[in-house]
Parts: sequence; structure tokens; C-alpha cells
Amino acid sequence: MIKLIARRTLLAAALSLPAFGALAAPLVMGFSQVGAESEWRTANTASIKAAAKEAGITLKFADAQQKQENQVKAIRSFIAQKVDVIAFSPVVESGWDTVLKEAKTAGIPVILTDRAVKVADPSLYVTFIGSDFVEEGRKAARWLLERAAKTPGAALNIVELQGTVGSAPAIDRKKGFEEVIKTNPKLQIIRSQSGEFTRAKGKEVMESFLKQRDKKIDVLYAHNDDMAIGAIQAIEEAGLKPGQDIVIISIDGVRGAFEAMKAGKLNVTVECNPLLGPQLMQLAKDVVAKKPVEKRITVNEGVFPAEVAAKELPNRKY
Ligand code: GYE
Repeated sequence: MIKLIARRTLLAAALSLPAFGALAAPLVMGFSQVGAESEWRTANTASIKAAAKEAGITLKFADAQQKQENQVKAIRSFIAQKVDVIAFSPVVESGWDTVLKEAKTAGIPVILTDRAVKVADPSLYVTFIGSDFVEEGRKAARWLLERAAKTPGAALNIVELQGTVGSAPAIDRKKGFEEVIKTNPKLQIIRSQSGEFTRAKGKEVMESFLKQRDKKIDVLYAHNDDMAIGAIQAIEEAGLKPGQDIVIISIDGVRGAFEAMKAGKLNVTVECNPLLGPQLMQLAKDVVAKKPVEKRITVNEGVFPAEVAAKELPNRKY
């Protein structure tokens, strides 16, 4: 009798777990990454791969080498493979409507990671996890405003190295920065060009800025640390002192930036956290389980001036 009851209880327990089979099969995520253009990106990829492993999620990872067409191809292949969830960091903001509609029709939820998209129908993605790039631009400008206030006098000529043309961080970091510097007419952007978020291009564009000798350059605002690091090299090769002759502000807060600050060659970096992996995996599980999630999830970040670089460097995780 007791045995029978025990057996029935077990059976009932097993039956009351309808999702048992589904839970046992590992969740499959297709992830389309922008590329490997910066230290930030490398840290982001490592975080996603490690977190997927940790969460028991099977990750199909595709590197788009900074090309939207490669991302569209990858997303289509994830749809064909019937993955459980698609996540991607869109290289540019626009041009996603068609492929995202295809994912929606196939019933596969999409999570935007790191960068946003501009689509007519926001239901084409479930949620977006990433930094507030406009705010990062404002933070960079606020630091400069404070510095300018301490050194009254002549105008400050700024050159700007923009990120990838059409990408959310390039558009937003420009917007936030301009919004704040407008409040002080002394601060003027005299040249602005894309350095594609890479060291090599950052160096090349800075060289061309330096060659145009019509106006003195006082400040460099780079949309990421890698371009600033490339530009530092160009500035040194031109016989100038980066961090002194030209004040340098950048964004990301990668290890290379802290090292440059320690060496006195970079003045400040605004943090942008690439370690999104663990939050993304949790989000993927919730989305697949149809739990309600926020449409916009932001990340908390700080500002690190050169004065704190030596103390902070050992604490940096990317
Ligand atoms: O700042 C830059 C990278 O989208 C936030 O992309 C990211 C940006 C990051 O290449 O270094």
C-alpha cells in the first residue's frame, strides 16, 4: 500500500512538471556580433561566451566583421536553424525591419544587445539591454565644461573622432556631447570625422587633423578608447604631448585607457560596460519562458579621470 502511494505521488509529481522535457533541452541562442574592432568588443564577446557556458545555453556565435549584410545573413541562418532566441548587437541603427519581421513570423524572440535599432514597429524586438550612449556623451562634455571653467581664457578648439557611421553609439555620443558643450560658446568642434572605432583609423584621421594647420587643436573627443589610443600615437609622432598639449577625452574605460591615463597621455575616460553576458543570458531565459521583461535595460557606469587611474587599474575587469 505504502509503496503504491509512493509510486503514485512520484508519478503525480512528474506529471505536474509539464515543462520537464523542455527544461532538460538546453536553450539555443543565435548571437550576431558586430566584429572585433575594439578592446571593448573583445571583452563583450568574451563575456557573452563565458556567460552562455555558465548558464548552460548553447551559443551559435557569428562575427559580422562590421558589415550589416553579414548580420542579416547570420540572423536568417539562425531563423532557418530554429534557434530559441536571437540576440545581436546591430552595427548600424537602420535597415532592420525586414529581417526582424522574418524572425517575428518564425516566432523567434529577438533581444538587442549593446546597440539599439530604429524600426517602425518596436514589437519587432522584445527588449534592449545596453548603455545610455547619449548620457555618456553628456558625461564626457560635462568633464570638459568643468575643466574649462577652471581655466578661463581663450576658446577651446575641439576635434572629434566619431565611431562607425550610422551606429547608435556614434550618433548618440555626438548628440549628448554637443548638447552640453553648447552651453559654453568657448567650446567649438572644429573638425569631426569617423575613425570607425579602431586604433588604426583613429590614428590615420588624427594625422590628417594635425596636418591641417589653420587652427590649433586644444581638445580631442574620441567616441572610444581605441581611437584615442591610435590618436595618441599620431600626436606623439607630430612632436606634441598627448594629455598636455592636447587634452584627450574618450569613452569605454578599457584597460588600455587606464594605462594611457597612468602614463599621463589620456585625461579622462567615461565608462561603458561591455560585460553584458550574465544579464543577457538571464534575460534570454526569461524571454523564452515568456516572463515579462523591461523593454529597455540600462547599465550603471562611472567617469574615471587620470588622477584615479593608478588606483583603479587593478580593479578593472576589462
Ligand atoms: O564603445 C566601441 C565599440 O557599441 C558600445 O562599440 C559599443 C561600442 C564601443 O567598438 O569601442
